[in-house]
Amino acid sequence: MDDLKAKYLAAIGDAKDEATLEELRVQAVGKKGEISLKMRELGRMTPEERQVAGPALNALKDEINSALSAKKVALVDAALDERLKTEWLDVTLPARDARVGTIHPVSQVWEECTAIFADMGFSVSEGPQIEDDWYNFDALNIPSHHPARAEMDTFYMHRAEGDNRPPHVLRTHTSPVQIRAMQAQGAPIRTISPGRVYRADYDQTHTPMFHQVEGLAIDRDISMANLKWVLEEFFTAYFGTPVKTRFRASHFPFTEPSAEIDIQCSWEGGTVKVGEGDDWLEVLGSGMVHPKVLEAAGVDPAEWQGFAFGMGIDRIAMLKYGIPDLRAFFDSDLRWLRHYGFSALQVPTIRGGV
Ligand code: 2U9
Repeated sequence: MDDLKAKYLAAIGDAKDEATLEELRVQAVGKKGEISLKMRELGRMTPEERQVAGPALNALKDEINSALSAKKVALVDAALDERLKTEWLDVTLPARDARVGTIHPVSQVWEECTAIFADMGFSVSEGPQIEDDWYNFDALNIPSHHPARAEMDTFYMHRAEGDNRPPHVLRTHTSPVQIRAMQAQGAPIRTISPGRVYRADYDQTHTPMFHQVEGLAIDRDISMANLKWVLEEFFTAYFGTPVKTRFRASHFPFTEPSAEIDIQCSWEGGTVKVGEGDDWLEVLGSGMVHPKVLEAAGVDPAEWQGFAFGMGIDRIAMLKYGIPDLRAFFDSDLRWLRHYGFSALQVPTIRGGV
């Protein structure tokens, strides 16, 4: 028994893994293990011999079982220690860089325009991008066969076979939003309508979808003088420097009189700088709202009058932030967006004191 004990305790002590331990358990105390066989021999012993051998064998079995359990715990602990040595984690390392998106220049400028006009008391109106042709054209004094309809390169929606009503259109300007605003609110009104517009035109300076902000101010005695002040105030806040404007007589069906508006700029080394120099840059169309347009929107032109203007958001974004190519605005190129985009936490860069 002493030999058995010495043999198994030594083997258990030397075991390198749990499989070896299991083999030793079967060999020693398994059903046909050496100690179990010895226990069977007890039956053939005299009672005196059994009284000595029985407890001794039981004690040996217990001792080997305890040694097996202790060794098993030791092996599991050692395996864990080994894993911990290789699988450690440095919790003091900085977190992996999660790339944050940027605000598109169009959204940034849209916000800047909204903030500046809001400071001057203009509300913001929005409306559908798919428009009734009455709102997009007729209400704006552009009747069915008016050449302006063709000039606007309109996208027409499909009508079902046999449905002869005029098709809906993708709005070619945000003016219909202002017709709807006047219908809903009447006069007096001061509102701007920033939004997407669509024209079937694609080249270096035109994309089939672009963004406009239009403005409307209707009251009893609004004049072109008010328009000039509002626009100079706007450009000064927007470009962060005093900007002179130049009004050139023009023609639009929805305004009378009408003017195209240039802002003062300089050209040096191929770059344009707004608010200095002797050159002029056309950025805006405007005029006094045509009496027929007021009438169509349910506002009495004998009592009310006012100005309207329209400009391209994408275009003034290019001017302020030195973005050379309009088409890149809508390419969704991440490198472009990271370069020209704005931090979501950045406050719009507009000059205060309006
Ligand atoms: C109402 C009545 C009149 C808005 C106007 C323009 C002139 C104009 C262009 C500028 C650059 C469009 O983005 S652009 O291509 N806009 O020239 N827009 S007057 O006139 C209105 C608007 C609403 C009810």
